[in-house]
Amino acid sequence: MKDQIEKLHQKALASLAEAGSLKELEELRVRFLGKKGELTAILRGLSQLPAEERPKIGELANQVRDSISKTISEKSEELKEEILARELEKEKVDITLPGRPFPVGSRHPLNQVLDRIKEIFIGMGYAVAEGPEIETDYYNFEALNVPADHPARDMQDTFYLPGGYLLRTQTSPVQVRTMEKQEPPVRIIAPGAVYRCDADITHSPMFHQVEGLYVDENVTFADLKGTLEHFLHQLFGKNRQVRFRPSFFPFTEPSAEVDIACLMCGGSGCRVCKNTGWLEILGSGMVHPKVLEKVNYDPQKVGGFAFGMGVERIAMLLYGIDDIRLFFENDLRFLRQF
Ligand code: 2NL
Repeated sequence: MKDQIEKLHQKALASLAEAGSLKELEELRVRFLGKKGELTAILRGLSQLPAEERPKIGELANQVRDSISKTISEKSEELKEEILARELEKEKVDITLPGRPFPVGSRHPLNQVLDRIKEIFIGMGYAVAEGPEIETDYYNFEALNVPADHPARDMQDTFYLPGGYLLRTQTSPVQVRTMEKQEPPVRIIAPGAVYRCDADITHSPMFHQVEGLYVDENVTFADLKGTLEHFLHQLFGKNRQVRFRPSFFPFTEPSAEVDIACLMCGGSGCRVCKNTGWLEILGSGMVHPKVLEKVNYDPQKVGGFAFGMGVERIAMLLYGIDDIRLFFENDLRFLRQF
């Protein structure tokens, strides 16, 4: 019996050494130490032994059970460690790798300039107004005192649509609509797309304008000058010279065009300013009494000034861009420069 137990011990240790998984290990435990296991089976024969041998064999059996048990727990720890190490290896992350690059977009240069213009006027208490791009002859021309025979009304200059509609040629209709709805004081800017039959390197059939309007009691030409000078100094820098020049628009009287000292040559004369030293930036004037009457304002009580500027033109001058079409081609090599 002693032999039997020792053989079992050796067999168990050999099998345990081979075990490759926790499941196998558990099967071996059941096989050798379980209630129906091999050691139990041998010990069942203990009663057949002479009484004096029983304690010795019993002691040996206990030692063998303890040894097998101990080997099983050691093996179990070993296997668990191996499993953990394999998991960790599989889930290893190299935290020193650089992050995945992703493309970061940016604002279109026209929107950057437009945002800046809006910001400056919002800072002076102006609200931003918007309106339809498809307009009627009334809002685009009639209400603005543009005479029936004015060249701007020509088919050659304006996109006419069926049903008496047209694509707005300025954002002034937005301001007319605002005045119809609202009593003075009115202090708004109207940014947006406008359309004219014209296409070359400085003209696009669709471009963007910002118009502004301030109507209240006691608004003077000095307010116009102060407001536009402040705006231009904010946009182009405090040291930029600004000059006002008499001009004509059907919707303002008197009218003035506003120039700044050339951004390229500083005033000495170059190709960009056509050797004048000046760049035209804005058109402006005191709102014509006929325009005020059209929206039922009393020109005896209220008056104001209005102005308009082209966003593409300003962006071209600010960034030194010589072809307006670059704004609309969405060539990333161009857009990434802003
Ligand atoms: C320019 C000139 C201008 C206006 C726009 C305007 C609007 C109303 C009444 C009176 Cl509702 N005037 N707008 C006035 C003067 C000039 O734009 O050169 N734009 C690019």
